[in-house]
Amino acid sequence: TNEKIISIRRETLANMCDERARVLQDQFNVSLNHVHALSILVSTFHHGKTPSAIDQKTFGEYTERTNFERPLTSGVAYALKVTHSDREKFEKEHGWTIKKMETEDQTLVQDCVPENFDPAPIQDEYAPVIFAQETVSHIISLDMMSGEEDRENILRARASGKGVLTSPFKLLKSNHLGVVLTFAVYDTSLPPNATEEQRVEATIGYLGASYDMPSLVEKLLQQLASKQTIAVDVYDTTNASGLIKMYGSEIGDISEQHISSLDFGDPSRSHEMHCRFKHKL
Ligand code: WA2
Repeated sequence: TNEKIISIRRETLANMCDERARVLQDQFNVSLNHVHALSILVSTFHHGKTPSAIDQKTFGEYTERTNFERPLTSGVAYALKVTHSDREKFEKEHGWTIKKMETEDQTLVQDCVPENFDPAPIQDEYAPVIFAQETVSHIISLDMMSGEEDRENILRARASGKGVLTSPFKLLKSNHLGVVLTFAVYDTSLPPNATEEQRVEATIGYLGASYDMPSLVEKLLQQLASKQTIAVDVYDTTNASGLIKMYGSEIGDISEQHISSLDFGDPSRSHEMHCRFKHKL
């Protein structure tokens, strides 16, 4: 009967959607764990050794060679916590000035040529990127605290000690929406069960990964069968009054849609996958 066909179709859609959501969530979780491990690597071999065993060349080569460990990420980078009183010394040591992420002209920001960025105005503290994977080398010397989403992430990461996610925003030098995952790096003085203040005090840097959603979800879905059959959208549903589409298209019949939940590991953000058939019955 027609009813039977409709019910089987609905079940097929639900199964396909749940499978895709599970694959995406698992891949995200795998990369989150490796970004976490990378933050410990920086703590051990950059801050834990004198002289440091990591420079930009080493970081660039290591992150490129271990890229397979971080599916869905478009690049990783490391920013240092620099207070204003340490700024002059820091800039002299590195031979460049800390730069502001935003300029008057947004097209210059999108080109992301370092010369287009102005020196960071005076702040209590900065988070200049000192190491970056080749794919995001354009953010070296930029103060990550001068970008709204990156700044929020840095503050939340260091207070919580957990990996935290931004809401979707347009990444530098990319025309796509993405999210950034951040882990704080602490000095060894941090006691177990530390308070928020102790965490902030013991913070020495921030290890971050950027996720270019459209290109990376696309790559993932291509590996699964029946891409021709169903259309998939991924939403940030943190703010119930305004879902943000992180990935998707306009095609398909939304009257019969299945929603699968997604857990990206940051309890203060929620995500969903919405699936539908591309063609009507
Ligand atoms: N990484 C890559 N592209 C970006 C971006 C970012 N942030 N922000 C805007 N476009 C070094 O959390 C610390 C990476 C931020 C980490």
